[in-house]
Amino acid sequence: MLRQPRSLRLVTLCAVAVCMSLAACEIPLGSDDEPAVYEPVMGPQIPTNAAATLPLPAQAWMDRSLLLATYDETQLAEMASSPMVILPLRLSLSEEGATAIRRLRQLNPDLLVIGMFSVLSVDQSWNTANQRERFPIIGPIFDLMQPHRMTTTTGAEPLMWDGAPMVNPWTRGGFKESLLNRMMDVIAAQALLYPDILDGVFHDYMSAFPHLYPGQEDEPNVGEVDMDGDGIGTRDDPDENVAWVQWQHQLLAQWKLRFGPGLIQIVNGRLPHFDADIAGFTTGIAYESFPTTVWGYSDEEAMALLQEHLEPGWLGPARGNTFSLLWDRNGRRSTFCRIASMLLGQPYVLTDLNGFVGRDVLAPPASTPIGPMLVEDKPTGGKIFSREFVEGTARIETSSNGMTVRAEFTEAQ
Ligand SMILES: [Ca+2]
Repeated sequence: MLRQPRSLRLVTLCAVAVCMSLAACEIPLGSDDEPAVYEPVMGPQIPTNAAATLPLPAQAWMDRSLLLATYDETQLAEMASSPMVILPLRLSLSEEGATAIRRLRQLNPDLLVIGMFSVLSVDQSWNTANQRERFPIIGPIFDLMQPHRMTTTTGAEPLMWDGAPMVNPWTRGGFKESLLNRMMDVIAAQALLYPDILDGVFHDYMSAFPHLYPGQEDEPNVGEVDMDGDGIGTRDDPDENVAWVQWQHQLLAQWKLRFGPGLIQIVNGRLPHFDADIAGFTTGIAYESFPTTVWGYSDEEAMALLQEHLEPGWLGPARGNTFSLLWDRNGRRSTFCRIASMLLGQPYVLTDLNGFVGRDVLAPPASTPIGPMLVEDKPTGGKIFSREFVEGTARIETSSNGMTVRAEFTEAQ
């Protein structure tokens, strides 16, 4: 199993100890110091005993549009036929979103609702009268974060992605804990108004270093991210990297503290792949563009990585389960993801569902596993991943180059 260097783990642990001792303090808005007495807003405590077993294959429904309130009864019924829906957090914690989610819950009482929210960035599209009016968390969070935008060694504004500048978490001797606390106060206070809505949060995304939005990387004179403004880029400025990771670690800790142990936290990005402390707070990893991902894995490597991450002691399960996402964002590997969901017991997302597109009609009917996934080496190279179900057998076969030659569910005779 991949483990982060012990030195970094100790730094993170020390940071958590410091954070916990500081958690009892607070400071005025706009300052990076903590005030003398800080009482965090606690969100609704999320049940720990809700449905934990996914029907397999399990399609998770990701809809990043803000159109939920416009869907008709047929569309809502299709969404509710999935065990999990992932929606923008700002929409989920709004009147229009909560009303539609309550209807989804009537249709499927076991539905898991996950709110997606961006990490260490401030999306400029939030700053409109329409967004502020429809989504109550957006105005306060935008106003909190906007003054803390990052700069680069050349004075440019680095982007997490298009239209969303990075937020600078660095402050002398640590990270901006009071800023994080105030952001979490906004979220938790709004969630208290809708205590029946959220089961979890999708953090998009987490990383060991700030990565420039790909469209910005090739711009002339963009420079390197520089949190403390000393002209030295983050990658050569170690305490900046520590602050970057500390923010993300504490973000996970704060969500869990405020919402309770039943909270599902899904993390997109590579940080929980190798950072044991981050992984311990992570209920599931989102593997974007599964199985190749942005790191160019073969199908076999992706299956091995997921197996490794699902071993006991790595991720921190909630409700007795993990919920890693096989996210076929490019829409080319739907069959592989569907069968891998059956093998690994984790949900899959087909394409980037930016708006209603309908459920996966090619999925086999819900099936009952008899045992775990088995892995067999083929004499000619490659592997066979298989899992028996009452209704048949799920199977992925790779060749010696690690790529799939067969992915199928065969019904029992
Ligand atoms: Ca620097």
